Amino acid sequence: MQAIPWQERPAGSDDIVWRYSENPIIDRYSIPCSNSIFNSAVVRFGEGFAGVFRCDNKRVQMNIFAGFSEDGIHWNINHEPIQFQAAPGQDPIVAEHLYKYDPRCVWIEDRYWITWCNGFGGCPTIGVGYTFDFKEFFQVENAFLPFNRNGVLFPERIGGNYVMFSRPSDSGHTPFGDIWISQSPDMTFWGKHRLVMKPTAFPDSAWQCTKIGAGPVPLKTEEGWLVFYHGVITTCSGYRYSMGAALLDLEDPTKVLYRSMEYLLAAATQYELDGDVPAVVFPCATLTEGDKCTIYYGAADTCVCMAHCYISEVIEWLKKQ
Ligand code: BMA
Repeated sequence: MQAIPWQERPAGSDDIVWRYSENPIIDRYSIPCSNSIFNSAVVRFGEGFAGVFRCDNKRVQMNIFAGFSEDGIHWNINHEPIQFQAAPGQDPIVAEHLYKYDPRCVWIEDRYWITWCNGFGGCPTIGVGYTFDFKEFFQVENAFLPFNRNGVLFPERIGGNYVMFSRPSDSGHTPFGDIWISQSPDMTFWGKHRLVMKPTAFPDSAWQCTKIGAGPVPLKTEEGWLVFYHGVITTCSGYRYSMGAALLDLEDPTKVLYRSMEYLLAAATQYELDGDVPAVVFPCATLTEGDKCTIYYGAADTCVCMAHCYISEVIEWLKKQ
């Protein structure tokens, strides 16, 4: 199995999450049409890695593109966006869309599932599709009614059902937002909607007091589901996006066992502070190898970056929050 991209914690640092020194790994102009490439998903695939990338074009239209990498660092992203076709048995309208952004990707049972924010009927909701090979892509029904964003699937069924986080929202930049969880027996009909976490009450943990949303696919550990998520504070110059973590009960992930009060990563470097939307770190994917975890995040809505951590250290840190 290909090793994940990895760098040890810099000497002298005691950060629980540290940045890859060669960030950003994907520049905004990496394909001919792109204005920016960020908030993207990567998975193990074949002998290496594949990904689904959010590339906004020079009209600043949002769409998602497939890409491939041998080492997880250097990526070949297709120059044309993914064309989904309605999956066999689906109503052809499921493949209609106005825009697509912020993809997540996960292997469940026999295929890679992709979720993203899907412009459907002019409104954002959670698009769902799958692929076996990152060449052909099939779309199924949107998971929820608009308005919704940050749909993130768990990597396995729980109690027989598929499970997905989402964040009910509005048609704009949404000055509120909780993480909810829903279940489906068939990836079409979603229900049993339950609240998982709300923003914190100001000033307990101010970086996450405006809204929160799910990030990468949850990681199964012996102690619970480890989830990285984004939290937002409204400052006098706009939203600031940071990353935190929580540990959720394995059988009932609506139960929050531990939650970060400090952030794990906040916009601080030039590539996180300067970009199309300043001060954004937006985690969307992880690769793991034993205890090592590499997090892929979008920086300033402009480029793709990596950070690293040890899963066991994040869990120990969470227990002290
Ligand atoms: C959200 C989405 C994200 C983006 C974030 C910060 O509404 O558009 O893709 O990273 O805003 O601009």
